[in-house]
Amino acid sequence: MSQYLDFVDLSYKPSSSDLICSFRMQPAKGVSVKEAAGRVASESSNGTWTTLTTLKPHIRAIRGRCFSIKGEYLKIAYPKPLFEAGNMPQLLSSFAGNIFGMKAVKNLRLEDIYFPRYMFRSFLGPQFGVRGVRRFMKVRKRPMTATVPKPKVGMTTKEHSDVLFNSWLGGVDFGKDDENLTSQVFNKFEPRVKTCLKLRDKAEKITGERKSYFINISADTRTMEKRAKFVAKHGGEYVMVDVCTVGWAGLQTVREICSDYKLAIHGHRAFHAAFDRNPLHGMSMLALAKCCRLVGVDNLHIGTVIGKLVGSKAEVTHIGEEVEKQLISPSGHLLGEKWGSVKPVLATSSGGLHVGLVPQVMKTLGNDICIQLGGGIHGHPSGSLAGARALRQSIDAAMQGVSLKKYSKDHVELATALKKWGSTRPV
Ligand code: CAP
Ligand code: MG
Repeated sequence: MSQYLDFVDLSYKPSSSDLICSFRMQPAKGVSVKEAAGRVASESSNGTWTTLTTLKPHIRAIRGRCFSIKGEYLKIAYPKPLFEAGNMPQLLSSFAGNIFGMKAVKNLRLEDIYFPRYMFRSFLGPQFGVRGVRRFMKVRKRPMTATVPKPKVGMTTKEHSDVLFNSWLGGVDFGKDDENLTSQVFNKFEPRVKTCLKLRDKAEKITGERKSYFINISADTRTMEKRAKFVAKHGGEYVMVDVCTVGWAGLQTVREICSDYKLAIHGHRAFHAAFDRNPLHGMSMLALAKCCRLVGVDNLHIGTVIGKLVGSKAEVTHIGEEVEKQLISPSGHLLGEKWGSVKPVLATSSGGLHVGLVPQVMKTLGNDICIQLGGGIHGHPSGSLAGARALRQSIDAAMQGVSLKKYSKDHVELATALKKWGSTRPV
């Protein structure tokens, strides 16, 4: 009998302290599903390609066990001793490590992760969560709004801050650096922070509304610590990190730093589609989003369904539920979660959006979201301030249940935007 089958036990009932992963798996030619399932459970826990003379009962006792095989979907339970609590890199290296490269599988995708309760004590989770962000932004019910000054990189600090200032004056709540804007020669980090936060204060005085700014601190961890400190020193409330490119160690370090400086974290997910786009192989955005909530981002990009980037309605809405609700019931290969006291994350919908699409995004994702428009504001024929006004008008219309067409009759900025974009979906 292949030693891999020791990692398959279809009668096993996971204990409450087991971490569980759900995989979609297609075995390689000539490898049975059971054998391949055993190899996944083995390689992601404490087995290897051959029997071992060093194996002892207490080591075998903590092996991963595939306890469910339904069609292409496996569920594997991992006992607590396999993991170092509080160490996301180690967790991912276990159940999202070597297994994707095994010759025994043709395709393998990590679809979902169920974190046992004890894990919540070893990670910080979101510091503010949706309620905390709404509280400090003084926005009670409507979706919050953000904009990325576009062109995404190349503008000088003055050009960037002017675009942001006009967007704040027009009604946008948050400014946001683009994923690839950090501290380039034309727009260095420190001057951008100082200039933009001064203009933010001015925009707050003029509009009477709270404004904030997701400043991208993505870099090596030491630089991120310095940059977070600098943002806090100049009165910022948020930092932004590209969670996939700074990595799990980077995100955990930023989360710890943000506790010291009471800074919220906006999680951008650039690079995610390198491994979550293929429905047969890689790691789902759902699994990524749950890891981000556990580590503790306050906001996270989850997609739009109708914008310029991929993400089906079922996938995006489910991710929205998983990051915003406390109790998610299992269904089929999805494992659900009992988040307990882990705060909800503000789902950010962004990517090819314009005002003609906003009511549909709200219908799909609800109002407890942040709607981000970059080109959808700075492509407005009358400029960024008008573009921002049009965004707020489209949200007001949706909140009042009035069609955009009707509402635009006495809201010129909305009318102008609809004339340019209508309700077309970008490709
Ligand atoms: C949107 C954006 C965001 C994407 C990220 C961009 O700009 O700034 O990075 O939304 O995608 O660079 O494309 P636009 P996602 O509003 O001009 O499209 O939110 O899916 O992670
Ligand atoms: Mg961007």
